[in-house]
Formats: sequence, structure tokens, C-alpha cells
Amino acid sequence: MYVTHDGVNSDWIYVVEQRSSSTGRVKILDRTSGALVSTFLSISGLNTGSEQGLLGLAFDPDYANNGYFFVNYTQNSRTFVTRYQRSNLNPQLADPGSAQVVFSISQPFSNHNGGWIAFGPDGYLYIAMGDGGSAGDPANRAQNLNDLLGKMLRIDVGSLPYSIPVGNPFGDEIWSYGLRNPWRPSFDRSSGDLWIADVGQNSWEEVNFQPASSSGGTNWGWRCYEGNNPFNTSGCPSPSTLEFPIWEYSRGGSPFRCSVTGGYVYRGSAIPSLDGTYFFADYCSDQIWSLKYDGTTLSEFTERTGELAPTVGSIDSISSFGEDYFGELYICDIGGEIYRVISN
Ligand SMILES: [Ca+2]
Ligand SMILES: [Ca+2]
Ligand SMILES: [Ca+2]
Repeated sequence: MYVTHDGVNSDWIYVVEQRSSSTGRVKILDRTSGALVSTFLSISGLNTGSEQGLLGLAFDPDYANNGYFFVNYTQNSRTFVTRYQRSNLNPQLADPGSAQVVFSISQPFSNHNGGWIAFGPDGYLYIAMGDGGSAGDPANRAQNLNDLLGKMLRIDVGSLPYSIPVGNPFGDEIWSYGLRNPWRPSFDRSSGDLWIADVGQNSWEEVNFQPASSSGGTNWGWRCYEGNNPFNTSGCPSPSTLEFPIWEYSRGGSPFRCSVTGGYVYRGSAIPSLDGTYFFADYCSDQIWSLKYDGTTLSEFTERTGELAPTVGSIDSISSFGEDYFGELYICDIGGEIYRVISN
């Protein structure tokens, strides 16, 4: 499902397994050999729908000292964000008894659970929430500022359960809104810009960009607009108040495209020519693309599928991209394969 790092142990990557039966796991792999180091954490009793399970993992910016990390999973038809701590005795293991729920919210349908969590450059925890699910946002949650679904949330987890950061635009957890199912956002580790891929309904998949200078409150448009195109504009604000994607592509075609998977801006050192290049993919067509965006102008849109074709296995049903300690880029497919992007 996902690959990340803890900011401390540069030799390791952490692999999130959505679930086997109803148990989600986090495993540590050696980043060079790919060998299993340990099963870091197991969480049982998860929901078993195709979009449910263990979906997100983020390490505290002070993980070196406090050992805290956060996971996002679905259980009992709710999304949970829960804090754990690594074992005092063995850094290759989490302490399963350390779990403390930070945040939870009812999920009215099994799909559109978001699931991505990450610490921003401001030190706050961001939580990407889908619109609750079904299709067409039937309860109009994404545009409703009294509902935390269909939003990007920002909370302060310095003391549990959490507090609202000073500066949140509406005085609650909401940082931005109008999202359908933000699937694998990412912060650019160099610039602090936030990239949000948002899965479309029937016609348009989108990539959104929030500059690091943003003070929040952005309305990303769903269910009024799907990409740049009207979807259901009943009761909607003026389009001039909405933030439209920097990139959209159509659903369908051949190969069949159905669902965007957001990636990262490459900031590794192995391939200097890719510095500042954002990678993303489609879950159904297995196509991988990249582009650059400077806040004003988009450039260098490139299909990368062919040049990233692996010599072993096949990259299909791309669930996430991932970054390691050094900023090198990984591709995860839902069948369980993990690839690292290298120069040939
Ligand atoms: Ca849901
Ligand atoms: Ca949008
Ligand atoms: Ca595969």
C-alpha cells in the first residue's frame, strides 16, 4: 500500500500492508537489499472492503527522541488515526500496547476513506479525508464545512488527543475542503508545497497544487466540479472562489484509465536531472507520468511508463509512490511488489 521512512534510520524503509484477511501490517525492509528486517506492527480486526484496511503511516518529526508514529486505518466502519510508540527495547518493533486513538470519524460507505497522513513543514499532522463514499457525494459532505469528510484536516498532536492549530482557517480541524477521495497527497520535502491527487467520479482525474505559502481555506471544488468540468453545481459557490487542478486527465481510453495515484516531487540524489519533478500514475492503466510546476507554469509533462518498465515482475495497480530517507522514489503495486526508481 505504501512506503515511507522514519527520518532516523536511513537504511530502512517501512512498508504498509493494507491487510491480509483483516490484519494490516507495517514491515521494515533493508532499503538496499530489500530483505525483511522485522514486522514492526500488526493491527487486527480491520474492515475488509477493497478500499479499507491500513492506509497510512507517518512518523513524528521528533521520532528520534519520542518514538511516536501515527497510523490511519478503517475499523468498525470508522477511520481511526492512532498514535503508537516504538519499543523501548528494540527499535525494529512497535509497542502494540502503546496505541492511543487520536481521531476517529464514522465512514458512511466503504469507499473514499482517504487514508494519507503526514506531518507538514509546520509540524502539524495533515489527514486526507474522502467524501465518505458512494458516488456523487450524495450527502454533499465535501462542500459542507460542518462535516469533516471530503476535507484536508490539520491538527496539532503535540499533546493527545489533539488540539486545533492557531491559524486553521475555520477555527476547527479543516485546512481545506471540496475533496472527493484525495489519494496519496505529498509534501515536497524541499519547498513545502502540498500536492493533492484527487480521484474523479466518471470522467476526470485531477492533480492539485497548494503552495507552501498557503494559509489554508482552499475549496478544491468537488462535488461542484470534477476536474475543470461541472459535475453538480446546484447550490455551489462561484467558480472564481474555487481552486481548479493544475492537471486533469480523462477517465477511459486505451489503456483504460480510472483512478489517479499521487506521488512525489523527486528530491533524491541518484538522478539529479529529475530534481523538482512530480511523479503520479493511474491505478487502472498502470501509466506513470511526471511534470513540473513552479506555482504558475506547468512544464515537462512526460509519460514515463516505458522507461520505468522493470526487468523483474510488472508494475500494475499502482497503489502509492513512496520516499525513503534520502528522497529516492519507490513505486508500490497492490499485488505486493515494490520498485525503486533508478537511473540506467
Ligand atoms: Ca468511506
Ligand atoms: Ca477538484
Ligand atoms: Ca506487480
